[in-house]
Amino acid sequence: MAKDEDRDGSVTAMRLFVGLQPSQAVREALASLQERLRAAGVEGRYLDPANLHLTLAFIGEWPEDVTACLPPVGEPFALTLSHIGVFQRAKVLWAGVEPCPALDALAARVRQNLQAAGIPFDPQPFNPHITLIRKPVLPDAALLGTIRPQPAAMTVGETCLYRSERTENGMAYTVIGKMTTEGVQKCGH
Ligand code: 2AM
Repeated sequence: MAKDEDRDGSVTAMRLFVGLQPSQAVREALASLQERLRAAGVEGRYLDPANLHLTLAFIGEWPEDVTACLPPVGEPFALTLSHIGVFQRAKVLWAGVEPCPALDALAARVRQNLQAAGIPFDPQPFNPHITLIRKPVLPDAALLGTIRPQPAAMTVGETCLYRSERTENGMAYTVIGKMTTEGVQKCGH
């Protein structure tokens, strides 16, 4: 496994999570949803559309690339955007997807694989969402029932390992590896 090495050869931890990358159509639907929320007066830290993702398991600090531990998706399945919501405690406004047993099963397989490999992850139950705005301030809570994403859909065919990094423009999430039907695909670190 590739380790993240400093110039002196010492190994540093990366902040990792496993997730799904939106298709271009879904990313555009999410960006236009963000614009509608902005126009409706919702304030907060809007995620850059390039950073939008759906988390399957959050690993946190870990010294190794764990792409090889990820399960292949198997039979590809569809995900469709359906609604928005807010997690009050985590202070995020998110887009949700239509109920999808194949997605729940994939998240469970990811977590089983991580556990079997001794890789720790946040054990909070899987609650599929795509965060759009951090620390949202809504002019009116009823807005949540009136604004909906376009029902854009995507086919899920691969699981992604993301690296999360703090930059001067906030957090940046980069895919560093994918488990595809053909096996591990390395992406730019
Ligand atoms: P969030 O969008 O709901 O905050 C990178 O931080 C990704 O991992 C985000 O999608 C974040 O979800 C998710 N995540 C899940 N558990 C996390 C945790 N304990 N700490 C940080 N991020 C977590």
